[in-house]
Order: sequence, then C-alpha cells, then structure tokens
Amino acid sequence: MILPGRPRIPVIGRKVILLDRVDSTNALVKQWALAGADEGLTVIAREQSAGRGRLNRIWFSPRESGLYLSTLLRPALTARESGILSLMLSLAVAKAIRSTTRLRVTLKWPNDILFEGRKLCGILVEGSLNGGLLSFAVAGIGLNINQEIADFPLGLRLKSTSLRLACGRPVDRDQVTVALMRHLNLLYGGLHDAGMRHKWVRVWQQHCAHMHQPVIMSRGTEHIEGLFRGIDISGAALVEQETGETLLLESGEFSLREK
Ligand code: BT5
Repeated sequence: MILPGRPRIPVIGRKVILLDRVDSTNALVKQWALAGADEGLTVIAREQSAGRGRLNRIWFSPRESGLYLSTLLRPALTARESGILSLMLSLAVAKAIRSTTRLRVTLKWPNDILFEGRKLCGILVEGSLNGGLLSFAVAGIGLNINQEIADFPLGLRLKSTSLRLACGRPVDRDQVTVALMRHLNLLYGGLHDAGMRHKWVRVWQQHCAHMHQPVIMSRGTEHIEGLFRGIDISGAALVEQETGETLLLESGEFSLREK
C-alpha cells in the first residue's frame, strides 16, 4: 500500500550532478531552483571554494575528504513549519553514519552533528518564501569524512572531527553518500505524516547532546537563559526559563551555559 504523501519513486537524487569544484553547492542549487529546476536535483562537489555555513560563516571544504551535497526540495510547508527540514536532515545523516560505520552521533540544536562533542557535520537549509509558504528549500549537508586532525585549520582542530578520526580507519565516501540518499528519501516520504514527525522529534531528542542542560540562546541582541527541554514538531527549541515559562525559539544561536 502506498500511503498518501509518500512518493513511489525516490525524489531526492532523481538527478545528481557531480562537480569537481564549485564555490558552494547550496549557491548553485539555489540558482537552479530560481530557474525552475525540479525537486530532488542534487549537486555533489569534490571541493568547495566558498562553502558556507549560517550567517555567512565559512564551511571548510577541502578536496575529496568531505561530502558536500545540496538537494532541492519543494515541500508544501509554511515558513513556520520549515524547521522540520533541518530536523529531518540531521536524522538522515545520523542514520547514514550509523548504518555505514556503526558510530552513534549526537545532535546539537539546530543543525550540528557531533561525535564526542566535536563537529562532524553541519546542515544549512536555505528557504525561499512566497506569501508565507515555502516555494523551495535548498538542503545542504557538509560531512567530514576522511580528514586527519592536521588537515583542519588551527581554529577548528579542537572542535572538529571526521568519520575517519572517529572510526580509526578511512571511510568510503560513496558508501556514505548512497546511504545518505536512501535515508533522506525514506524520511522525506514521511514529511506530511504527523505520526512520523512525532517520532522524529522523539528520536532527535534521544540523540540530543544537551537535553535538560542549561543553555543561553541568542536571538539578535537578546539573550535567553534557561533549560533546554527539547523541540516541537517544527524543530523549534523549547527553553524553560527560571520563571517556569517555556519559550519556543524558531531560530537563533545557542551555547551551553558554563556550570
Ligand atoms: C553549518 O553552519 O554548520 C552549516 C554547514 C553546511 C555546509 C554545507 S556543504 C554543502 C552545502 N554547500 C554550502 O555552501 N554549504 C552547505 P554553522 O552552524 O554556521 O557552522 C559554521 C561553523 O562551523 C564555522 O564558523 C566553523 O566554526 C565550523 N566549521 C567550518 N567548517 C567546518 C568543518 N569542515 N568541520 C567542522 N566545523 C566546521
């Protein structure tokens, strides 16, 4: 039986473009999205010269040793619901890592994948809105695969890792990529299934590196302190303040509070 909203054929990766070098796979997919490209278009590059994170930060993207992938999604979501995409991508990456290497990663809100507290993968979802609805989203994944510690710039060495460092052996990038596409498709098929989304929230929270820990959230110039109590069904963070009131934060920066 095919459930409503579940694609019969895999959507993500219907068309895959492999590039030797590009400035940013997200930037390129965004250009094609604006030109009307179909959902599922996926770009993978061996190297990025201007890989980007959130807020114009840089994603260090050396040749061959990482996976730099962006895919075009055109889900029927409102702006408010679009945070579910980061959540879905994080779970797909965690599952792909688990199935290919047996490693158990942890998740940091909103978009980081960690191993033993070090960043292994970053996710960047860039959406385009049309009247409060998402007209498309570019889902970018940067996963460190075969870097050695000396391959990272000094400023990243203490806080980054790769699958190779975590497993103690080189890891096959193609195998991880294939597993990732499979898990992305499986999860994307459940995007409009409320039961699935609740399950994703539960699984995300089980993998969360900082459940019930004191955190400081920054939103613009505002700083909000409280206990991290999990996420809602749109991926927004629930932060319980000292007053007992729980705030819902859809975006923002986040750090763990020193104890
Ligand atoms: C992210 O941003 O973590 C999202 C990164 C998304 C990268 C992918 S690669 C494919 C696609 N195309 C793109 O151009 N981008 C996406 P953010 O949460 O803002 O974190 C950025 C921060 O992570 C930087 O300021 C560094 O501190 C750190 N960082 C940069 N490169 C890293 C790396 N390779 N490994 C670990 N940490 C890194």
